[in-house]
Amino acid sequence: MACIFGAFRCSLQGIAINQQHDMPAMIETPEGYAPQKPETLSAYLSGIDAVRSILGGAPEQWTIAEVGDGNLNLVFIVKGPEGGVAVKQALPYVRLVGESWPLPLSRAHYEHMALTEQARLTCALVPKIHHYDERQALIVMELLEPHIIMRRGMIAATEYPKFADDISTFMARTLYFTSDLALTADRKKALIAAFAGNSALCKITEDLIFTDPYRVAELNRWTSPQLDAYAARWREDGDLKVAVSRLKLKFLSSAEAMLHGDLHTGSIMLTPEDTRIIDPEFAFIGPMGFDVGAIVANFLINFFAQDGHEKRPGDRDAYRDWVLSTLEKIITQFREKFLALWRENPTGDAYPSSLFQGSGGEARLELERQAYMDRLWADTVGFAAAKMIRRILGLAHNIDLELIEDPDRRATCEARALTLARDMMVNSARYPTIASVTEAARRVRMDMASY
Ligand code: SR1
Ligand code: MG
Repeated sequence: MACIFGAFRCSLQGIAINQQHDMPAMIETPEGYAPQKPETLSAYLSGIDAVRSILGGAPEQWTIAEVGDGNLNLVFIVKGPEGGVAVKQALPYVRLVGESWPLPLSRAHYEHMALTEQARLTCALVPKIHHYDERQALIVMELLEPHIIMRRGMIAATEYPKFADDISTFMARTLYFTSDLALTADRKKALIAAFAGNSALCKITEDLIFTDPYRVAELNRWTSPQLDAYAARWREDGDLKVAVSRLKLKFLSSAEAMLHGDLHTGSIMLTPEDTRIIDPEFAFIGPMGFDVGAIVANFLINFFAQDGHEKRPGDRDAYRDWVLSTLEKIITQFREKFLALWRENPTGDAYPSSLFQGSGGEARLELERQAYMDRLWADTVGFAAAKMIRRILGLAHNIDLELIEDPDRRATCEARALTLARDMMVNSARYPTIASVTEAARRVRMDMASY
């Protein structure tokens, strides 16, 4: 794997530190770097043969629109007479907050590296890359049409029959083949080294998911005054703080596999027939349950949010069933696929095959495989809970909940999600299976009439 850190070395020098999140007060950008605008992008793209031939025609015939609605980057859609491309460019700061929160451009490097690795492992489940420019922190990729962001599809109660199969394949293959179960120790250590520099993006997760929702933090927000008492309780809850700190320690120290790092339903574009996982700029080598937990959290949030979107009570009953039954399929299929990969590809230095040959060896190893998956599931439950809580009490929220206009209705959906999440985090042994989680979600929804 190529490592091209040269352009970013300057960003490590001469930085001051911002007190609130220990973040650098400024990021130096490589010479020549410039954030694109629709007016500048066609000249830039016309210099790239591969892109010119996809778009067709002359640059004057291309239409360019900036469409980024994410928290961090610029995103452009470019269309020509023959085709289109999507262009993603990192800004030297967090777009959601502004220049007061600097963020290294090197995240484009890690995104490109992760996309390349994910493409190798899952083929058609990620967008194709047409061009990568390290200095401009810019990736030109396949325009996914008529795909939409999954979160928007789920808010509109759209069913995706292929999704459970696709996302379980994506998670099983990317996590298994980058773990010590598949890699030799030297290759695994090289992978850890290749992603070790993505620390600024990890730090966002460490602060926004594992720390801020449990303390007074300037950027926290919630539906107020409805959830004021919840936010106050979260800051006083010792059991919850211990539980989230154990999860944070695991996130900081468990280098199990290459994670997508931000695998929520806003990082998935799809149609009922085709699924693509996008945006792996938070990729690093971390605990597998963090990725699986992101999917669990976002499905549960959407389940609770449906009450805020239905026109008449009961309108979304069938969709709620689809959300929870699909979540059950995802987790069941993920476990089956991961285990099958392990049985068929025992190529890593962990659990060497030579130790398990001979009488009873395979049976003993199979027992251990099941125990491994149970531990991974226990991590998943905790990480899912942390990801639900951060979307309700922290900085970055989900439109599943944010688009519910009536704050009382929204707060009721959010309070139910918080109640389940707290129990999942503090009493995770009560949730040994995905069925125990979906059953509890249904129970909390029925039992809690209001916030
Ligand atoms: C300041 S960035 C906030 C969030 O946006 C990304 O999608 C990640 O989830 C991050 O935590
Ligand atoms: Mg993103």
